[in-house]
Amino acid sequence: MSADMNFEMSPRLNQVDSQHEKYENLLIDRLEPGIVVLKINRPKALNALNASVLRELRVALRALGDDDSVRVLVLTGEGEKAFIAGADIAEMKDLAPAEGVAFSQMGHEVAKLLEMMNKPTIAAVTGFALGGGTEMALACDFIIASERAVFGQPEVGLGIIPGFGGTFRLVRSVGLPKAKELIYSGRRVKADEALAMGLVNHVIPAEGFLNAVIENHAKPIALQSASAVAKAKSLMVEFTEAMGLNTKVDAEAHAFGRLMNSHDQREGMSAFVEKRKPLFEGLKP
Ligand code: CO8
Repeated sequence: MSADMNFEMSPRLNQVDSQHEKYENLLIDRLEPGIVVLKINRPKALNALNASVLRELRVALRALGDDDSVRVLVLTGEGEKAFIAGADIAEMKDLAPAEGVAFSQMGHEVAKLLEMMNKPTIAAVTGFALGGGTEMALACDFIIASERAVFGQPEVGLGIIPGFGGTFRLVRSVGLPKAKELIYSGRRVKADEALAMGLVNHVIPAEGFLNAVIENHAKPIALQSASAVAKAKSLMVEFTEAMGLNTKVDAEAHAFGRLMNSHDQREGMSAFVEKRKPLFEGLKP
């Protein structure tokens, strides 16, 4: 096991985080109003996820989740060729079973941070999103693809299975028969087919792709009440098919009630009545 495969949180990375977001494998751009673009920055390896990238993602996502100035997170990859071409095959090649478990758990932790974050997350996918790449995109709230995006779960062709959530998040996204077909065959899916099967919300031109995602998809969300968006997200993330209707009705009614008489509710409704744009405050705990 190489030094890089030490899966425990490294104190050095905590330190890196406090040094104003100086990550080795991530780029973080902060844009108004409260939009953060988080880029995986390993373009020479098509942004493949090794332990070092996953460790930094874990630190960065925790910090961004705790940061009330962040209203929307856009996850993407550096370069036009890949969003994320999967987990790093060279690094996984010689893992022992226990190390495989630890590596998978580390990816799951990152995916859960994206899924459970108290603010919306958008995967902006251009180029390859294969294996762990499709899985990280699926952990975001929704996916916007460029016309050059390619998705797929090629793991069975490597003698493994999806290990960062594909067996349940892909099922949830495209339904069981489609997910089975894609996972059993490893077949790659281009943007148009991904749109048709409901894997992505929109397919947009590759030219000006990231700016269009920011302007047309992130910004409209960032201008809403962040606390209302966060509340709606937490309900949708926590509700499962197995939960009874009454449980969901009750949870929604109470969440709704907790927003009444909040700053943003008073401001949003007053602004409507006064025919002006609302001025919402940031996310409150
Ligand atoms: N891992 C490591 N390196 C990679 C990966 C990867 N997943 N993908 C690309 N690279 C590297 C290549 O090795 C190459 O490096 P170098 O220049 O040093 O030779 C560089 O990126 C460029 O790649 P190519 O030369 O292959 O570029 P092409 O345009 O010819 O092909 C492809 C692009 C089709 C994307 C091709 O690179 C490819 O097939 N990559 C692998 C895709 C894949 O199989 N992904 C799934 C990996 S398994 C996975 O994600 C499981 C997730 C859960 C794991 C949990 C386990 C415990």
